[in-house]
Amino acid sequence: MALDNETFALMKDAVARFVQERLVPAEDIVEETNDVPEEIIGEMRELGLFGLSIPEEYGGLGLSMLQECEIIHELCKASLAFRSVIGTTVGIGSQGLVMTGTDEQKEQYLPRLASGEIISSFCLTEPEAGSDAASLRTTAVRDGGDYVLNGTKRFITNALRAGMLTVMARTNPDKKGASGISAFLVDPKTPGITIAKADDKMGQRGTKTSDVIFEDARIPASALLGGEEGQGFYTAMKVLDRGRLHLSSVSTGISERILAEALNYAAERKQFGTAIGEFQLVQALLADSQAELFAGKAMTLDAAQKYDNKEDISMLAACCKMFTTEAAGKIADRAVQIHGGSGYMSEYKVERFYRDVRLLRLYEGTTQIQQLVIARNMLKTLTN
Ligand code: COS
Repeated sequence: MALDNETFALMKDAVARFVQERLVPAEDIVEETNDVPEEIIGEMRELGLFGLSIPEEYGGLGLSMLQECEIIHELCKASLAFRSVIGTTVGIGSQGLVMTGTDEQKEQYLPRLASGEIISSFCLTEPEAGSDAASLRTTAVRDGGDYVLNGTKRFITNALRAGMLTVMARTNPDKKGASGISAFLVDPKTPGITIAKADDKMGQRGTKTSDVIFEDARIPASALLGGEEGQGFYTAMKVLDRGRLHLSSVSTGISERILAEALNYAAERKQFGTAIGEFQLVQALLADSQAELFAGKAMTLDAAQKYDNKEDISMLAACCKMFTTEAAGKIADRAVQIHGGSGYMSEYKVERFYRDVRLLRLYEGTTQIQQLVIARNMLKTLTN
């Protein structure tokens, strides 16, 4: 399901206005306080932003992937901390439940996630299992009507804000790889779960990541996602395929904002008696960024459309994630260059955005993991 075109256009306009009137003016407060003001989170709830990807029958907006990408692109024309508040609920934190949850599990969580009453987090990464996600060590041992969880999850976005964790843990220690992993829907208030203090990061102030530690945390067997053991890794991979399209739109949105900052500066800043935008070497920096932005937007929307048409987009999502996040890095770098010495000063926002976008090439699969996924899929076509 998707919103009809007219309602969707209104929604997109409302988000664009919200970004300009509320989010951009609040960027400095987020930077100073390292948090997103509660008032703004309340307004995000009212706009329905937490429910973008949750089906209408559970109180969400039920956007298509194409529509979600367009909204996320708009939203990411402001500091990435704002998108991060809704990001895990819209994306990786909830989509395992949407894709494979039982009716009871959906009833239990989706309406509260859609309204923003609770936020969800996705707990896959561990201290010893990053890119090699299938080697994760957190265990979930069946004990009567419960599972008992032990292990540590790392860099978990929004764990400190979460009311529901999607946790990947090993239920079958005899199976070392993917097939021994199951997914669980976990209440973070469960005794035996500790959410550590927020990590200090290079950028993206206002976003919250932390360790989540499980020490004999007892959860009911009904928390097993989809009611089936051994499906957790496959679900996580499907969630990440989709998440990589979402992140591509994060990258194009912030790239568009950064390029606008660079363009405005190039038009205003005068050297040698003229605006620096008149110089061909500065024009080359602007033009390369514009072309990469255009390509990134086009490929992301094309892949999102294919996702909506139920085509296999694993390889395309990896292409989009790799291209758009690498482009965001280059666009931010050129923006700093166009700003000259001022680009290194925190008074100008390109310095902040330059640090913020560095993360895009790392999370939800590094560029090198995207390359691996792309090449493996290419090779698979030869053997099929
Ligand atoms: N959709 C569904 N199933 C998938 C899949 C996908 N996109 N990708 C892989 N699988 C399946 C495979 O078919 C395979 O199935 P079998 O067990 O039946 O053979 C299984 O999962 C394991 O796949 P594979 O052998 O390719 O796993 P690897 O351990 O070699 O690595 C990568 C897979 C590297 C692609 C995976 O670990 C990965 O994406 N790593 C990055 C993790 C990441 O993004 N972390 C960020 C944390 S979240 S912010």
